[in-house]
Amino acid sequence: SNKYDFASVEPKWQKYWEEHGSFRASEDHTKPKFYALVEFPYPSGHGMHVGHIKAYSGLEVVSRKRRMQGYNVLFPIGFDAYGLPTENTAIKTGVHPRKVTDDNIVKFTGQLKRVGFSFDWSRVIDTTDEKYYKWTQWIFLKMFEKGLAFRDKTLVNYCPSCKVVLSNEDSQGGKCDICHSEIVQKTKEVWYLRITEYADKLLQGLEEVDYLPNVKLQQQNWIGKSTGAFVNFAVKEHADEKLRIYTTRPDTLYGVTFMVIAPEHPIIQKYRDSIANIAELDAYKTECAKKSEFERTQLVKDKTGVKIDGLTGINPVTGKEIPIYISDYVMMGYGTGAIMAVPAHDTRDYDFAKKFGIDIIEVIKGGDISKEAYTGDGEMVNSGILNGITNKKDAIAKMLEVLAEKGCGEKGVQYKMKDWAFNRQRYWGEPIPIVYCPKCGMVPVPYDQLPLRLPPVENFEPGKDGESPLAKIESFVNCKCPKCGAAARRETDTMPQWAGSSWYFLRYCDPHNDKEFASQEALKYWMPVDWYNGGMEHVTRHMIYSRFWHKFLYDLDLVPTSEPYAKRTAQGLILGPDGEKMSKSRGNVVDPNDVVDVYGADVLRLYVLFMGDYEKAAPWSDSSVKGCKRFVDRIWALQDKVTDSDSYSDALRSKMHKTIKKVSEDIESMKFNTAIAAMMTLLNDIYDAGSITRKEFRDLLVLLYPFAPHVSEELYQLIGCEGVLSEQEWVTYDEALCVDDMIEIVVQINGKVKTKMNIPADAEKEAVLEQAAADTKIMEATAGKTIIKQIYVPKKLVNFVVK
Ligand code: ANZ
Ligand code: ZN
Repeated sequence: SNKYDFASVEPKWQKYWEEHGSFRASEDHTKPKFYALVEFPYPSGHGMHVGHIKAYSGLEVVSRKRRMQGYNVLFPIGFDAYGLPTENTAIKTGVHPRKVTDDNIVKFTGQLKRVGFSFDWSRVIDTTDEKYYKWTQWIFLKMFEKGLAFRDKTLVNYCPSCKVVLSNEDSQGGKCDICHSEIVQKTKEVWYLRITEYADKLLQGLEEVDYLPNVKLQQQNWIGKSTGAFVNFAVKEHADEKLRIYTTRPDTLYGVTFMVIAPEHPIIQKYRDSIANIAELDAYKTECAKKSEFERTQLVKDKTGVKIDGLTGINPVTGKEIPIYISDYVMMGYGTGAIMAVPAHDTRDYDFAKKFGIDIIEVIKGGDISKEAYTGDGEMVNSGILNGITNKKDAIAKMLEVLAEKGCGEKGVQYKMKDWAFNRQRYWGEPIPIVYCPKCGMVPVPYDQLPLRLPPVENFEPGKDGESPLAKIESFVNCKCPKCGAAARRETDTMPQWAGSSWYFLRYCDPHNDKEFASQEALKYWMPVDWYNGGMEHVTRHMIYSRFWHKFLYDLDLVPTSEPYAKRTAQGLILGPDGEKMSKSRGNVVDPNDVVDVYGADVLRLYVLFMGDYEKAAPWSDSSVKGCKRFVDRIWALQDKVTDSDSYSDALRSKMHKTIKKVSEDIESMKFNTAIAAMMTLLNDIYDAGSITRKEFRDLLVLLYPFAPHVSEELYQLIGCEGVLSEQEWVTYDEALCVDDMIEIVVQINGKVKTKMNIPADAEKEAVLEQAAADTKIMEATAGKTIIKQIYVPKKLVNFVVK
């Protein structure tokens, strides 16, 4: 046969699909629906990465299969286009971010289309389009109305290099998520979204969704629910004062020998005039400000701190006076910013007490507190009424009763997650639609005046000291108060990068609606997303944020489901051929365009799914790409082996059905590599048999179609099948033909027959030996003995030599 010319076949079918609207989701709501979502790309100047191709290829296969199974499939794509990389490129090159974004979107679109993804291109979203961000602002104002968007002046994470305030999610590990610089703490008044109000709902909701276990776990840890108690300690020098602490271990109250408060704790400022060593405390606080919260929470053995000379705590159950220290291991942003320290049973407190020579009182038996803190369970001692209790739960309950009686403490819950610092001091983002009026205070821009447009200016460089570039644009800043008409000023911070992606999955349901963010009708039909696939790096950022926005809208009765995503999976990274993460600086990045140029899109698509387990990281291998190319060429050459007769061997027929079953099932569990391997094996068997019937070749093309749609469509026509492949139904299999032929073999021990067993005729040696060893008779006969040799005579016998 002729050589396969992918360079003409692939564009031909892409054109056909586009012209026929083959992948448009229909608004016929009587059909069963399937909503497949992939994380929309950030259109950076680097263009697409092979990682994007792998990320999208998984649900691409599932979507193509679902259409063949009769579903109305929504598989949309768009661009998450606000953010710093574009703005930084714009500053460097002098090209406006609008133009940079538009150019990059054109580039990405071309690349995605070349790979032949079956996206519904009529629903594309661009988060920087004013028709889109109008609704991002609208949702923000709803949050403002409900008190969930607010301003606060506290310590923020600040990136000195990007000159922006970052949320906790954007500064994980103490590093800027954008440029990887070290984060510093800074006191600044900024916008927040009260995501903590949804902490419990975000946690509870995980019980009703089908997420990868690791995705669930990471979210649970990020939310970090902790149950304990708040306890008020009296302060000896100030009769009216109460120093409130948070503890998970109120049962250890008798073991408290000191207290620690965060260096930023306001009680210090309140009594600074009566604190003798205030200068020393101030100096220590200044030192702490240089550390990131991440550094402060690291378990360093060598603790630092300063004793407050002028404030003394009183233990509410023992009445004993205890010293109060400041130390950087206590964080102002968690609990109350103050702790009761129990050195005998808390490692951080133990290290601190050793260093500062403070008493260590054992209250739980079981360890050796002369060596280290004992954090396990045991009998309570030195604890008054708690003495003798051996169960932590009981001891905590008893202590909570005592605290309640004394009126100095109660049960409490804390979350690790903090409110979302929702702001950027940069140009390329959604303007926050709030006006500051000297008379009325903060006033929202009226809904009917949205979108509040980002002014198209020439100069968008960030100001000194982290001031937003919008602040310099008089025509933007100066405005009239929407309420009273007085001269007022606009908010000049913009929204952070994650705003637009917090609700994009809703917009896809009804992307051209200019009356609502999406109609209720469309939302009721399409939501929830049936299957969402994306990267693990988004699990504690975008995934949490978008679930929060969705739940907020659910509480306003604006979306029909309490969770946005019914199912969430994640793909593994593609590493360079050197096994390292692909990066510009290492020079090991593979450009998908180069692969398509040389091998075609089908080979690229097959390869990214064949390279290993979908959810695991795997290195790029050129020889493996060539293997996929060979596979496509051999499929192509199969057209010469098609016979018109219906005669084929029963063995091949059974293999065909087994392959249909395997590919059908493997796609559902994202085992794309084994699905492709099964098709490769079948192809070998067909070549061994010498010919294939038209019907069977057709079925094979259906199986191959989701992975390599171009060559499959072309061959489908070439062998004379009716219509186009993309409009056919998924293939079914006969379960009876998938059953393996069984044969009987004997199992011996030291050459003597012990039992007989049935095995599949084509079973591998390993499997047979395993099955034999697990047989009850064999297990009994080998108990306490060692198998020194295992012999398998194919299809006849297994012999274990034992001693
Ligand atoms: C006394 C105690 C005794 C504690 C003991 C632990 C063990 P999670 O589980 O993370 O909620 N803590 C409270 N607020 C803190 C803050 N702002 N910065 C640093 N540490 C703080 O842990 C809560 C425990 O961490 C609290 O319980 C408190 O120490 C400390 F044997 O109180 B514990
Ligand atoms: Zn940065």
